[in-house]
Amino acid sequence: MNTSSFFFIPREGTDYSNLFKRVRLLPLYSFPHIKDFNLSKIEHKDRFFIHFDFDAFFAQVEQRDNPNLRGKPVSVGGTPGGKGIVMTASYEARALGIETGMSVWQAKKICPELISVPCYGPKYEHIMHNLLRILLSYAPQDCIEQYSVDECFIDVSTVAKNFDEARNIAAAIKRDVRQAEKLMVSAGISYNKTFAKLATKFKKPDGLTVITQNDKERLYKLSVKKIWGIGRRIERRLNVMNIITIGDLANTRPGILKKEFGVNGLVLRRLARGEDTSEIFRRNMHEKCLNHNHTLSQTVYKPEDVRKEIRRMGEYICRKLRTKELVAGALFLTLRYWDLRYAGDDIKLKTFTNDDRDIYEAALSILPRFPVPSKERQVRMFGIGVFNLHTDNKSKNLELFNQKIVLPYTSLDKLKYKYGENIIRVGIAT
Ligand code: DCP
Ligand code: CA
Ligand code: CA
Repeated sequence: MNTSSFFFIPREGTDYSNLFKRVRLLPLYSFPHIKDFNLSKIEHKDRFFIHFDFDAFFAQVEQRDNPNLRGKPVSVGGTPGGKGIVMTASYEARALGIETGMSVWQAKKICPELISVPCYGPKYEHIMHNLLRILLSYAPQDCIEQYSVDECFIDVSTVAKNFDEARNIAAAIKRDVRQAEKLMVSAGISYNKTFAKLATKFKKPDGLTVITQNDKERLYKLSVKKIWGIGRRIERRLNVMNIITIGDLANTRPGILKKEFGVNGLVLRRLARGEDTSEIFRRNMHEKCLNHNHTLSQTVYKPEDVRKEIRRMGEYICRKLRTKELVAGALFLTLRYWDLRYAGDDIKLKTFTNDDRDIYEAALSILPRFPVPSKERQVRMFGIGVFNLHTDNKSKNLELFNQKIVLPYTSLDKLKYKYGENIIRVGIAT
């Protein structure tokens, strides 16, 4: 199998995102595990999770693909002219003070020799896809989870008997990635996902760190913010309660945390104690999914503008569904704010549908779960995806029984294909 993406040229219609679906994006102020956390279990026993995270991902890739960039301070994101935001920086640039989230303009002021290159999403997605393919030769498909653009988990509990064996697997995967992709990826191994993710950060780049049940003392000295899901806000609230380290959090009485954070407080405490019982987020890699992302040329924040964008995205995705004669059972919505933060979540649809109005309504109902867009927190990118797809069995007559108006969508779609998106739209009260 040739997994190299060295000379990867994306072709129109090559939709890699259809494989390895549903990247779970970390909502800004919530806990990634809460959905599948089992409060009645105490701790994973004899489990081995490996977490992978590419080092300076976009920058490493660009340096790989362009020898002129190697060994130099490079930032990815924005335009060569100096507009836009630094999405990531090469280690050389980091050493000179360049950080993710800075404007390219600001970064160039700090470091005039900085080379800013544009980001190219499909290339990075393809690399991640190849890593997931490599993982498939080490564990079954349902033991693998893509977590973000450059992170994934693999549960090797069925193939490794102890931490040494898990470590060997991680080292072999790292070797494969280096060989196939000429890229460095850091790995963390532990008996639960939270600690595996934390382990990855211990040594970067090209690290491989193991955290076992015996390492708790070492972990307990670290700041609470190292725990997956604890952002600046929660850290501040914990600090006010005099909870500074992971150990402090682990040893705080549950009642105190519950009072402050509700059930999330209990989850947090359990995570700190190494009692994260969440499992690999299982999703059939070949499950169908359609998605569409759009980065705006101008950020928005007013409720009506946000709604307008969501509606536009929804219409687009519904059109895709109808062309393929599919209906969707679930939907996810992602926003990216101008500080490059993401928020994302999903919802089960009331019925299988490809109706613009249903999708719009469902997407709007997710919105309140996200940080509210405001003048200070404007939205830069919208993404909508649908999954749990089935063939549309043309149950239009049933729809009539439900007193629902069936719109001549297919004819409308044909007009749109011919004359453009804005030629005609279905009236929805916004
Ligand atoms: N990224 C982004 N927006 C952010 C943060 C990152 O678009 N707010 C992109 C650029 C990164 C990639 O996602 O290359 C992965 O993000 P990481 O946070 O893992 O950062 P890096 O991989 O760049 O660096 P590290 O070596 O610290 O993991
Ligand atoms: Ca990374
Ligand atoms: Ca990452």
